[in-house]
Amino acid sequence: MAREEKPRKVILVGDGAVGSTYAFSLVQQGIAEEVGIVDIVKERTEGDAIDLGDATPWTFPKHIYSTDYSDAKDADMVVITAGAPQKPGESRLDLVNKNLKILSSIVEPVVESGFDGIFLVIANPVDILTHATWKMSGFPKDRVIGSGTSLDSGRLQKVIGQMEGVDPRSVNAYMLGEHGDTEFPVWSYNNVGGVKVSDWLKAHNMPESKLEDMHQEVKNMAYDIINKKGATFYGIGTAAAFITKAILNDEHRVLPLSVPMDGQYGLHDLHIGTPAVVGRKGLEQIIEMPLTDKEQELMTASADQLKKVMDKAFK
Ligand code: 6V0
Repeated sequence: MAREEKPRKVILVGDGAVGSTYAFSLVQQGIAEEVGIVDIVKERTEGDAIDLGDATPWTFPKHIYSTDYSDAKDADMVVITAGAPQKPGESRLDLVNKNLKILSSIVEPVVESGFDGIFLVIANPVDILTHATWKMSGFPKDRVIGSGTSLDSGRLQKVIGQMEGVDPRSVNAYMLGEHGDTEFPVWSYNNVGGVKVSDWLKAHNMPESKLEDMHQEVKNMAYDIINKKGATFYGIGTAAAFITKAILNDEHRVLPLSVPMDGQYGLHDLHIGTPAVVGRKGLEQIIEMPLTDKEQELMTASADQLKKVMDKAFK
């Protein structure tokens, strides 16, 4: 049976706050007909499978079950949300050693199962773990993708939309670089209806310093949420489901993802957040945004920071 004819199947690895929210989003939106859940805490996956199944009489028919890595064999996607989350005061990069260890215990058995679909990495630090998944799996570059700055760009859309009084979906805005402290907004592009946010501020007699305020607000939003409620999961769970839908439905959609650099922005040998086109085959195109000199400096600095942590972690 051709891949297109069989039920769309996702194996979710990591059934914590992010993973279970992601699974709920898949159920709510009817994305994928089969969802198998894997976690070291087997009982939790069994409980969640029953609980999520209980939602299907009001949503979409779906097969949700607890499973193991061998089941990845004929999956379209393996989505990795397993890993330690940030504790208050911890950065995403602080998680690298713990989560690389967890990652290797996942990628190996998935590959051994004969899986030949697309890896989507969500666990942090997502850019480094995506790069590591690509290396560990031996998969071609177009079949290993990270969520990158999806959540951050969405947060920026929300903040700009609130300021300008428009739906965040009508805001064209990107955060680029590391999903972490060195990410930055592309103010030379970010716009609503073609009007740059900086021009909108001028037209409304608002200070240009608002741009930096929004940058800081977006950058610190995860810290703020973690301080208040211990974890962030609704935003990323929904964003990850959106990415999954774009891939499974072959949408050729442009999303800000963690993708491999091969000369774009003068960068090599790392994954970092930039707009990219995804569809059923995975990564289809990488888009290199035209940046100002200042933005290019920020991109280079973000990549340098990732490289520094990677060089230490991969030794
Ligand atoms: P959580 O609630 O602690 O869940 C983690 C889950 O992973 C738990 O259920 C664990 O049992 C499971 N797990 C741990 N080790 C293994 C293993 N070896 N094999 C299988 N399962 C395992 O964490 P939460 O769900 O809050 O966060 C998960 C990851 O997502 C963290 O690394 C976060 O930092 C990251 N996030 C990524 C975001 C992004 O934008 N990419 C956003 C938010 C969180």
